[in-house]
Amino acid sequence: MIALAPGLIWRPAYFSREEQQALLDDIRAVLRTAPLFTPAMPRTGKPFSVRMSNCGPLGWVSDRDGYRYQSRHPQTGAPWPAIPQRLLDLWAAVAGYERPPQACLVNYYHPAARMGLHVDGDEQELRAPVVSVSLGATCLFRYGGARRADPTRSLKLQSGDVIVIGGASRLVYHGVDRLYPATSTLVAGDGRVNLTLRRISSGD
Ligand code: MD3
Ligand code: FE
Repeated sequence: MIALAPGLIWRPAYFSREEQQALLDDIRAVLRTAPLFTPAMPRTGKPFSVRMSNCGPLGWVSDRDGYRYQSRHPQTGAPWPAIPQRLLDLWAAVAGYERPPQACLVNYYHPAARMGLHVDGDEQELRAPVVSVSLGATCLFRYGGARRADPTRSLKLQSGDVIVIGGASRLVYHGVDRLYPATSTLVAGDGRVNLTLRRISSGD
């Protein structure tokens, strides 16, 4: 495990290939109930290149009306499926937070998809970390400081890597600049799946 900054812990190759496959199977089951949707930027309605879904009591969505957590899928209206046990176990092992996650955001990247620099600040309980799992194609990940203009560092995240983002790093800017083709056979078509476990509120 490598401390990239205070509160920002990288655990390369946390999951074996077999565990990665099992996680991906869990997520495929989630997506049968809660299909990927295309989020849009608030106000402009510009579509994201990343498609998303969620599991857990709450899910993160974005559309013209803004960013928010809600209990139902924006298209089907159904409650999100439960967070798979394997991911609850991961949180218990690495989060250092007494209560379970309330949301797991599923990000699907096609080979040309990107995620611009942003801060994850929609959660009320900022004492809880965000726990991220990368599956599939290697990506170039970038993180900086508390201000958008702060200098940034880049890091290649590989399939099976886990990052815990907490403490002094919980509100730093970060994004995904690009994917690298032919770096993993886990996700068909050189795609990438990122899972982020989140706690939204301190209470129920
Ligand atoms: C590092 N996801 O879903 S990993 C997101 O790879 C998101 O799909 C990226 O940013 C992805 O919001 C990055 C998760 C992550 C989340 C917050 C961070 C990494 C972070 C905050 C600071 C540094
Ligand atoms: Fe983020």
